[in-house]
Amino acid sequence: MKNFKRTLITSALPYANGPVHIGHLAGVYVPADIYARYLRLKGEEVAFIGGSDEHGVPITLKAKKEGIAPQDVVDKYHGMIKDSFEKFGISFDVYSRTTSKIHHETASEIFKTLYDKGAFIEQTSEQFYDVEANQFLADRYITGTCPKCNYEKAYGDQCESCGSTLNATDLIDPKSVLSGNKPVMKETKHWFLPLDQYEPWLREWILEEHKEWKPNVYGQCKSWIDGGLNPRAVTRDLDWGVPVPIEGAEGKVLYVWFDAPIGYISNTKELCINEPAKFGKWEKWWKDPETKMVHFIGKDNIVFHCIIFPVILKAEGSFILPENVPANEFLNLEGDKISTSRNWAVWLHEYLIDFPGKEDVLKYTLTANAPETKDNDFTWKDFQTRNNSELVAILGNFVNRALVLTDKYYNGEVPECGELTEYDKNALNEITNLKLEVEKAIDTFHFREALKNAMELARLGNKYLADMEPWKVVKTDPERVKTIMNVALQITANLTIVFEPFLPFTMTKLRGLMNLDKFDWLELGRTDLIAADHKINTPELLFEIIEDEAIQAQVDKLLATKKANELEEVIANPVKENIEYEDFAKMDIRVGTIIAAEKVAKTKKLLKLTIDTGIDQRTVVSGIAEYFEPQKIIGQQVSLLMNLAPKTLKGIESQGMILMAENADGSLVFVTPSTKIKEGAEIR
Ligand code: B3M
Ligand code: ZN
Repeated sequence: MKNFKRTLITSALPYANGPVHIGHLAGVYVPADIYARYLRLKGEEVAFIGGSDEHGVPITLKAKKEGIAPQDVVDKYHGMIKDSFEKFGISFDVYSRTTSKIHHETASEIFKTLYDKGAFIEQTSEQFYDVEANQFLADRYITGTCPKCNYEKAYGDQCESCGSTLNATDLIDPKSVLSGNKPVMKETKHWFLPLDQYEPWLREWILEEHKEWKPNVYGQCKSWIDGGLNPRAVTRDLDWGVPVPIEGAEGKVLYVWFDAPIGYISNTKELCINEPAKFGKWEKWWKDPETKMVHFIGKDNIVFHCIIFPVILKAEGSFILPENVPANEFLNLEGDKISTSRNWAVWLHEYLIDFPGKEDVLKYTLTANAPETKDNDFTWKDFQTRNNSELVAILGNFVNRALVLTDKYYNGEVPECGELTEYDKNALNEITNLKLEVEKAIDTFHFREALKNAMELARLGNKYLADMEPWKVVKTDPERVKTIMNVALQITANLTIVFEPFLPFTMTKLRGLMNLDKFDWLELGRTDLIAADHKINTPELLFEIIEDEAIQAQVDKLLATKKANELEEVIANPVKENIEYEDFAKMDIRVGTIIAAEKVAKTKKLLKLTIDTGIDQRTVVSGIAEYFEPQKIIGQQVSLLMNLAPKTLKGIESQGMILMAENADGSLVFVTPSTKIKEGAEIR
């Protein structure tokens, strides 16, 4: 592998159209932060770039929805996002925004350079237009059926269901988001990046030269390239964004995916202007082949970072290309896809209020369960277990025992290390082995693996104390206990290094308790980190147990969201499509009375009912057992769909279906005539 002088770490710029949630942290910002902290701790030159993506249709749509200007939307959410990241300790060197002056200038310049070089194709083509709204419909202004997976709510630029990147004109049955109307086609001029011309180069650069990229990333790139690349429009008919800087392009702006990645460059410029002594000139980060650029992103951004942006950089000609793009898969929440619009998320700003001081706990959980190779699920139960059984019971427990015993036996003064036994030596040697494992894992972007190995060191400490039993030995051989405690404290001091990239707040606290300064990564493995006679401070717990009530409160919050969403869906889908009377008349619905009822064995939901229909007594299997006790519904009158084709459920033939009304929470109510009526009466 090539040796680089410095590392430029970029992390996807979140759209400033809403707050950030655990999916953002897990997919992008936590791994990027671990990587940045680790490299800095090794003394390497690092710039960690972040910022908000403030252009594009996601912003204008949100503005419309909230009835405010796009600028107000981005001001609000940029502030919120930045604040959440700061509080979670995401250690950006710069966190800026794409509405900044320097960004508009930078994006304009790059577009202009490409334009002057003849890198674009200028083309007049027919695009979707909403006559009523008097507007072209780019990207998310249009929805329709995905041509690849048939998902009905795909956007004009991307299908969120299968992840395909689309052109608006690919959609089947397109609809305007503004008016709901079917759009018309209208001619407009745009500039296209001829991705197809770069295919041979991309093939070589990615498929040959970057075989080491994660399989999910490499695979997506390969299928893109193999699928054939098409020219892609890099301008839009929109009034929000970076204006297209050429004549004859009035009223047009750069496509958000053209300008957003350039935001990495703009934000680096801003950083270098603000801190020239530390970061030098921006060109050093973007134009020197000795700089290693790594993009941290989620899987839906792969094509933009591996194909489109590199083509822009390549066409410009003076920039470096990413060395790696360790994209993550998605994090789900309690089994369902995280969704901003459905409020199905754990919002960082809410977590900060609900779990103050536990930022590291969430980051730990998200790393331990990171969606590195496949989509993963966040559950509150797992969060609790990770905290209680790992952070408290392993790391916290070991550290606490080491500090408390030192306090108790030696009044907080680190005891002298006597002669080491083989066992002691083995334990101490293991630190270096684990160091190598952690390094190997982080260097190859396997952060879960790295964290697991860091945790091994805490496990080792626990085992060491449990095997050495200083609390017993102290009665028979107090000299030996000094050595044991010295070894335990050396392990503890090493923990402050190995966990620093993962649990920075906690390690700051631990160093405070141990009265230690921050060590370099290179010192990890040393067995004399803490000197005899060094005085430690009064011990305190690093982590606390998270009780069931706190977890239940979060689960309840999600349940409430689920119910609210269901109700909304009912309201949003008021009526089914029209039918003819003949369709309705086909149904034979009559009043019947339940004369017997029993649970169907081995099922939760089913009751076997016997119903007097006036004509016969028939068996109906009904999914109402969660809401009704069999003995309490005898004599209940019901509406029965008599001529539904019989169906066998759990071995019982059901002859018809009783009609039920459903509450928003899913509970059921019988549909019954308001006064008792003779069985067999028809309902029509
Ligand atoms: N804002 C999409 C997203 O938030 C987009 C990323 C830009 S990275 C240059 O997923
Ligand atoms: Zn699709």
